[in-house]
Amino acid sequence: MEMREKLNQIIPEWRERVRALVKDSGDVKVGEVTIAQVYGGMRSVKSLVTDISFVDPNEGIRFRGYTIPEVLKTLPKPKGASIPYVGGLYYLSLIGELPTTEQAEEVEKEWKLRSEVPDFVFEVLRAMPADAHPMMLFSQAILALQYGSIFAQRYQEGMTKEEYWMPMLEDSLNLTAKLPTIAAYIYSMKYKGGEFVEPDPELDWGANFAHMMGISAPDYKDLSRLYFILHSDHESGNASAHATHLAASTLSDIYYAFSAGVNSLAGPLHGLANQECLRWLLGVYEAFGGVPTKEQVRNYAWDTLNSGQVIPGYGHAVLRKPDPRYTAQYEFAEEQLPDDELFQVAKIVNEIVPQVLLEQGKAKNPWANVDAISGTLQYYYGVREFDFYTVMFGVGRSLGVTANAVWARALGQPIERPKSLTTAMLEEMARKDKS
Ligand code: CMX
Repeated sequence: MEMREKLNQIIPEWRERVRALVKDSGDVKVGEVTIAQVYGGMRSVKSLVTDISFVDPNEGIRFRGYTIPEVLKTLPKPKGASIPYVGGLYYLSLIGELPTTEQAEEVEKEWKLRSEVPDFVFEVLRAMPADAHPMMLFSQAILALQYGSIFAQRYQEGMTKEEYWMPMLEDSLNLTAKLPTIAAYIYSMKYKGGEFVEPDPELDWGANFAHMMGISAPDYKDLSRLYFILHSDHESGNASAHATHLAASTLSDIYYAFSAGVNSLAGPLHGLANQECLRWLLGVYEAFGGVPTKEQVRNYAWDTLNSGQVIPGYGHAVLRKPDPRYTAQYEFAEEQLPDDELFQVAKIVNEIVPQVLLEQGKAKNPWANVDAISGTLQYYYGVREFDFYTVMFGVGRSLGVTANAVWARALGQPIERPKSLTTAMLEEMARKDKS
């Protein structure tokens, strides 16, 4: 596999680059930590490193230095498609270079070869209660796949640290290859009476998911690729990426680690916000019997805030401008479903909610995030069971966190172990600072 050979070439250079940086400049300060940050969820504390993506507060995400419009324009696309191969994004994430069409297609081929899901995984899913949340099912399935971990096996056999990244890459390819099938199976089992559409070997990873979801609209294949690319990575401090990294830092394999990441994605302040956002938009639509006026949206938003709840899909811990992942989906909607009523609601909400949040004066960022519109698009194409949406987020997120996990192994990143203090210690520091 060319990707493995490329990694084999570049990893020694990166190891040397990092070794020299830490040896020569290890005592250079990258920031300081305040008491407010210690109590405030470590917001903005610079304590992680990744070269796969970076989020600028005003510009948003760049994948390996490329903005979302650049990624969508430049990555190779399947014939007749308007959105690139997801395999190309995975190549870019892992290797750091834009792939040729052949290189993107090689990743797609690798995924196909590894896509068969063992029966016991489906049995685990079928054994769960019918009303189990799809994120619990998704996490269970990922955990069950741990049974086949090559990293865990090779570790038991005794490999050198230099080799760690290789079985991590194998496991990562095996895991990511299977996730579209697992997600579509959960969907069919929960909502379609178990009528599972078999994968089509002719289709690429993203399009095959669309096919297995049983949705025939050709645009849904493009939307699936777009959705997975946009949700793949958002640097390393977000909860799902960080949870995956923390778990993997103990030399847990990628199945244990990504299951931890998925569990944190299931929280309403993170990935689950996409289902909450669609619920909120439908609430607006139903409350006013159709597309509401701006004034009605304003009142509805204030009612939500006054009842002590957040408005899902708005705000962000790092971003201070509208999320380019939102913009890319908005542009897709403008093109494919300009007259859809729910899209009209989402547009008015996007005009009014930032104003309301600014008036309230609490949120540091009043603008739309990735979750503000993703559900509207899914709803349009017929995926109306919105508690499924975070599973799709998880399928996309697997790409970024597994690529990061391979690199964390390659660079020998150690077990994470930040230091905690007591409140009395912090009070003492505050007292000394004031005196
Ligand atoms: N609606 C209402 N209040 C909001 C808000 C929103 N959309 N966004 C922020 N606030 C509030 C916070 O709850 C906080 O209030 P308190 O001081 O009472 O605790 C205050 O504004 C300051 O928060 P912040 O520093 O601007 O934001 P945080 O970094 O603490 O949190 C986030 C970021 C995303 C959790 C928050 O904006 C939020 O809850 N948004 C709604 C949920 C959502 O869309 N999450 C998805 C984010 C993207 C993702 O991870 O998928």
